[in-house]
Order: sequence, then C-alpha cells, then structure tokens
Amino acid sequence: MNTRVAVIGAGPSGLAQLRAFKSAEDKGATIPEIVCFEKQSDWGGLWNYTWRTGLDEHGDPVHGSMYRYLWSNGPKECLEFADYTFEEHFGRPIGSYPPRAVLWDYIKGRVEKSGLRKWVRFNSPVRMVTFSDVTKKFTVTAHDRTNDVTYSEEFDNVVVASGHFSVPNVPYFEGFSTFNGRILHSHDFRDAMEFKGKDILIIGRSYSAEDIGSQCYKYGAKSITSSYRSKPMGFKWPDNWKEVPLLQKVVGKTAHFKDGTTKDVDAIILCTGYLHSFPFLTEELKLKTANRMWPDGLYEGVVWEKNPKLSFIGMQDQFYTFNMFDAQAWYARDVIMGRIKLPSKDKMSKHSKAWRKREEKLENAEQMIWFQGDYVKELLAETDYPNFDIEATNKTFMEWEHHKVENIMGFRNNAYRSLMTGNMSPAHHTPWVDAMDDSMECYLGDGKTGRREAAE
Ligand code: FAD
Ligand code: NA7
Repeated sequence: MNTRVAVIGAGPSGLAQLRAFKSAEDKGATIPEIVCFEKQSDWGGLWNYTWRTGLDEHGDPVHGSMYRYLWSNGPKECLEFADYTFEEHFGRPIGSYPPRAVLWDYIKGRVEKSGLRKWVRFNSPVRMVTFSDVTKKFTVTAHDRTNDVTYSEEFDNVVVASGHFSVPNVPYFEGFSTFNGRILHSHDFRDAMEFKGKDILIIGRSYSAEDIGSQCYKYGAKSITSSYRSKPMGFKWPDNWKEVPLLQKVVGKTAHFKDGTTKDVDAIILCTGYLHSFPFLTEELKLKTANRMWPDGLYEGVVWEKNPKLSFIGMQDQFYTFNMFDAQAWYARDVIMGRIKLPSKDKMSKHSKAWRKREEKLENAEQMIWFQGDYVKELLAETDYPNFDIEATNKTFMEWEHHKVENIMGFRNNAYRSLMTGNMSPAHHTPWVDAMDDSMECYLGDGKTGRREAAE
C-alpha cells in the first residue's frame, strides 16, 4: 500500500506541508497519500476569523485568537512565500502591513491555485494519535463532525501543525472573583469597539499586550494601563497609556500595582500568552514546551527525536512565520520521502542541544531574529524550497523594530522592499491610526471605498 501521511491542521503550517508535497509532485515525484484533518470548516488557521469565543458550533474549544481590525504586526515582506509572492497573488505590489483579511486571502491563494482543498477533511478534529511499536504505524482517530462519526485510520507518518496560540494561559490575581467588570484573555478579545470610552487594564508586555492596547487606543478607549511582570515594553505611548509594574490585587474596580499605585478600571484583558497543548497526542509523542525560540526534542526544529516518523511545524516562538513554516514543511517532506537521511538519535540530540544552548544566551529581539534567520537558512540549505535572502530579511526586521521604537502608533505607515521580487511596496493610502476600515476592499482600493461602519 502507498505510504500515508496525516497532517493535523490546515493553518499556514499545515498548508505549507500540503504545498511542499504538491511541489514535489509537480516536479514529477511520486508522493505519499496525504490526508489533512482540519477542525474548522475552512482553512487558514488563526487567519480564518471567527466571531465565536468559548466553544465552537460543535462544542469544541474555539481555535481562533484573532480579532477584528487586526493588521499584520510585522512587515509582510518578512513572511512572504518564496514560491508565491504577494505580487503574483494581487497582481501588483501592495502595502507592507496588510489587515487580516488580506493576509488570509494571500494564504488561501497559493493552496487554491494548487488545487489542494481535496486533501483536506474539514470539520474533522483529531481526537487521538497513537503509535504501534509492532506495526510501526500511527492510528489517527478523528471526529467527522458533519456526520457525527468518530473513526480511525492508519498512517505511516504524522505531521502536527495544530498551532500553539489557541489555548490561553490564564493566571489568577487576588480579587478577580469579586471584580466589578469584565475579565477576559486575549484569546477571547474580538472587537475593540467594546472598550470605547472605558478604562482598560492589560496584563502582559508582549505582542498581544502591545497590539490589543493599540487597538483599544485606536478605537477610543478612555485609558490604557498595561502591567508588566518582567520589564516595560518601553514604547512612546500616547498620553492616555501608562505602563505600570505587575498587578498585585483588585479590590472592587480598583487595581493595585507593585509600585503602590492604583487605577480604577472597567475591564481587564489578560495578554498573558498561550499554552502548547496537544490533547490528542499520547505521552511519548507529546511536545511539552513553553513558547520559546528553540523547543527541546525537535531535530532541526521539526522532527520528533524520540520517533522521527512524527514531525511538528511552527512550534517555535515566531519572528519568521509563513516562510519559516515552508522551510520546515519542505524539510519534513524530504525526511518522510527519504530524501534526507537523519543521523543517529544521539547525533540529532547533540545537534538540537547546541541550538538550545545558543538560544538560552539570547538577550533581545534583535538577537532572536538573527538566531531564527540562521535556523531558517540551515533548513533552506537542505531542500529545494526557493532560497531567499535571510540577511536582507533580518535587516527588514531590524528596520521594523526601529520604526516601532520611533513611533509605535505609526510604524505600520512604513513600506519595505520585497525580498522576493526586489520591488518596493507602496505606502498605504491612510495612516494606520486613522484607517478604521480593515476590509480587503478598502485596503486594496483608494481608501474611499469599502465598509464604513467601523469609522462611524
Ligand atoms: P494556526 O494558525 O493556529 O493553525 C492551526 C490549525 O490547526 C487551525 O486551523 C486549527 O483549527 C487546526 N487544529 C487545531 N487542533 C486541531 C485538531 N485537534 N484537529 C484538527 N485540526 C486542528 N503571524 C504573523 O506572521 N503576522 C501577524 O501579524 C500575526 N498576528 C498574530 C496575531 C494573533 C492574535 C495570534 C494569536 C498570532 C499571530 N501570528 C501572526 C502568528 C500565527 O501563529 C501565525 O501567523 C500562523 O497562524 C501560525 O500558523 P499555524 O498553522 O502554525 O497555526
Ligand atoms: P507571548 O509572546 O507568549 O507573551 C506572553 C506575555 O504574557 C509575556 O509578556 C509574559 O510576560 C506575560 N505573562 C505570562 N504569564 C504572566 C503572569 N502570570 N503575569 C504577568 N504576565 C504574564 O504571547 P502573546 O499573546 O503576546 O503573543 C503570541 C502571538 O500572538 C505572537 O506570535 C504574535 O504574533 C501574536 P514576560 O514577558 O514573561 O514578563
């Protein structure tokens, strides 16, 4: 029987895996049978926006953590697919920080063009994956939600691409149970308009804290207080945004901070990150890690060292995203197809430990970007994924960081050169802080067309 590969998840990582196999097939290779299981009714992962929070229509936890009015938090030039450029998809260069809908369209464009939908079983959450030491095969148990049937099939390889920004990390602070307002995690944040005219408290100092705070500012929150555990974000915030040390307790509506200051707030948004969660994997297959640049146990950041028939895509903390997932997926493909011969377990472990040692010394975002760039470069050297200029990508990330320091509410007004086509992207027609309409129609148009309700 033909080799069978199960891909779990049809987000950017899972779709990269499908595209990797298709690319080999297009070049004449005989590829395994691919079955991609996707819990949601459409593909695109987090980029497939849902208004739902809590449980989905079937009673499973909602996967989506994205919110309305989300725009790319980094330059699109740093995530561009090397085999499918923005220009190819949109027919011309577009701005550098597209809203979610535009990026979703781009992600979908590549796999639609490749005709890959037939490989995906939608509404099909994977419930369990086991491995038999006797048959050397995996048994994947999935729930066909459309027909409400649970079934199992055997596979030779499994690729886990189920994401890791979906299961919220929710700490407790004294007084939460009697707080006279709303407490939510960023996973459940959907529409900043809810907080118009409100005093909001944000816990955390990373991307969600920065961006959700900025959204709330943009859409008219009265004040933003962001509370950090380790160190402030340190950007030049607007006058109604204060950074304070960690929350100690809440009494009624009053938040008390470590420096003795207090603030009355209407809502608390926990931007406290996510947990890697794989309830469908047995203990010996389960990746256990914090959100970091080099999770333990993955050779080349991809192959499960304890059982190399299992791979994980996109499990690192991310500066590089889509094109890193591609580089990983091409690598996983070549391991599965026997094009890459893995070294002994001992050698794999030593190699991973050397990366981890280097990762532990990283002190700031700049070093992390160069680290991740070097990692992507190492992967690119192993496969036929189109090579791209990592150094230039890193430098674009540096410019982005610099633009954020210069003007945190204005960094998205900048434009960068495509590292794939060499063409300069145009500046967007409207400054981000004034661009209330995030529809694709408005973004790609002249700024005068599109949905207006957000601005009203
Ligand atoms: P996901 O996008 O999470 O996709 C995983 C897929 O697996 C989902 O479709 C899910 O339904 C499916 N799945 C999960 N469990 C199962 C199961 N048991 N069975 C079957 N299917 C399952 N990156 C950027 O590059 N730019 C940004 O601006 C940006 N903004 C972000 C904003 C937010 C709020 C968040 C949370 C992340 C953001 N990211 C951004 C990072 C994001 O992680 C990546 O862009 C990308 O979505 C990761 O792709 P993925 O396929 O690994 O995971
Ligand atoms: P991250 O980047 O994992 O950051 C989590 C943040 O949560 C980080 O600032 C942590 O503080 C903070 N945190 C975690 N636990 C606590 C407690 N108990 N108290 C206070 N603060 C806490 O997650 P994000 O959601 O910001 O970003 C995830 C992705 O979404 C990212 O890739 C973006 O593209 C969008 P610390 O820094 O350790 O002090």
